[in-house]
Amino acid sequence: MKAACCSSAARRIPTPRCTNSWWVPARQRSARQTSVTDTVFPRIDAERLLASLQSLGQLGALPGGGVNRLALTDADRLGRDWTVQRMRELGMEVRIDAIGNGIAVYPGQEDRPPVMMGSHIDTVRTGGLYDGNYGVLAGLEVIATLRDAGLRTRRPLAVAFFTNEEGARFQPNMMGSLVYVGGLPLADALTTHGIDGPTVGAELARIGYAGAAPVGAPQVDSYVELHIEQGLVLEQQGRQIGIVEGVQGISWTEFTLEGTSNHAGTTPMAMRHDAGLVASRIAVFARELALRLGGRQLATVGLMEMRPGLVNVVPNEVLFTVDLRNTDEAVLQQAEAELLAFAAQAAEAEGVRCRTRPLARFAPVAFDPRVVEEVAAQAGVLGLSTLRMPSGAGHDAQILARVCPAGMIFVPSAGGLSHNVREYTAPQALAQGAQVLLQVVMQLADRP
Ligand code: HGY
Ligand code: MN
Ligand code: MN
Repeated sequence: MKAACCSSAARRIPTPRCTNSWWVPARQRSARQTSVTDTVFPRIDAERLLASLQSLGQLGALPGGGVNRLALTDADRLGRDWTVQRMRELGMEVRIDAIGNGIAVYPGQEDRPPVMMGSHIDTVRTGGLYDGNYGVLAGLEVIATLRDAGLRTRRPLAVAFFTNEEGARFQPNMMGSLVYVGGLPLADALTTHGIDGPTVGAELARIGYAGAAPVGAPQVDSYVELHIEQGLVLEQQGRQIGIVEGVQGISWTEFTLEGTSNHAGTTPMAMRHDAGLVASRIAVFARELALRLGGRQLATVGLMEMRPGLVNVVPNEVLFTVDLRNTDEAVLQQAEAELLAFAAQAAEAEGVRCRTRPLARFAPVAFDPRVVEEVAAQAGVLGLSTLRMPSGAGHDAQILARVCPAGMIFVPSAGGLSHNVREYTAPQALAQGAQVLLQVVMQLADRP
């Protein structure tokens, strides 16, 4: 099928060169096989994309800017409702599955597994407008652009928002995509308690997103996720597009320390069983460990709660978390082992009991070279400067990579800020990323 209409800007874009044998260049295909990419790529509407980001960003908006749409809260429900309505306005068939993933399909010329775009619309408590939302809304912008141009690709296209990608309220993170690919049993996910008590299942039901569709459907041909970088690298190196080659490993552990609460003024230092002191020592060790291991090793203590939490009482209980990440699985395992050994020794020295609970564990993932090279090719077609890089953050793409060729596209984050209300990416960069996404998925969806 040929383009019904194309902007003059689109006509100026040459047919991409593609050297990979799996992704056959459009102009080498037979007449029967040729489709939209034989003509030109239509241009995404940057204004429409920005407006949609602003509209979704109003739901759960924080007073000073930014967004709080923790997974399965009322604000998340509002975001979901808005996104599902937008999907339906685009004529897409929307299915909500049993873990609350929303998947909308734009039919292709042939009834085959879709090429999927997507990300998440839940946020951390102090989130920005772009993390996750950009990938979902850029996917819908791709659909709107094709629809306006009267285009259908050979394979269907799908746009998904996955439940609880952030993992800030319920662990593990990437929960919806993990259930989708069979990496976590649905029953285990549904019975997971959040940091505020209720289970995933109860909250899904409460907000009306315990869907009827079975998880794992539709089967996906390939998956492409567009995301803000959430780091400083692209900005510092002055590059426009990140060609994401993989995602680093993630290890989350919850520690519970139990000591003895006692009077701050009468308990001699040598007689204390201070859970707060042990937690603090472990936190400092984690930082020093990351610095000592060097390379890409990271360590974060992002949550620490002391009880009873009073100025004049030695704390008897501390709950805290450690987030370790590395692109190198062997070094990540070494970091985990050293951390646990130090925690046990520090607790014993203070006469404090130490329990640990794994919250999330993902090995580093390398994306499929066929998708990675298509991202590189389309960024090249557009004349955009690029950098090959790993992702520091976790993404649904690393989970989808278990079942299909997957890859990601990054655009720069101003100041490298993310999980921060001041998260920002310039409109031009948002538009460039979305245009690369459109071209990549058209190429993938239109191959023989
Ligand atoms: O990387 C994270 O912590 C989140 O899943 N994006
Ligand atoms: Mn994200
Ligand atoms: Mn995030």
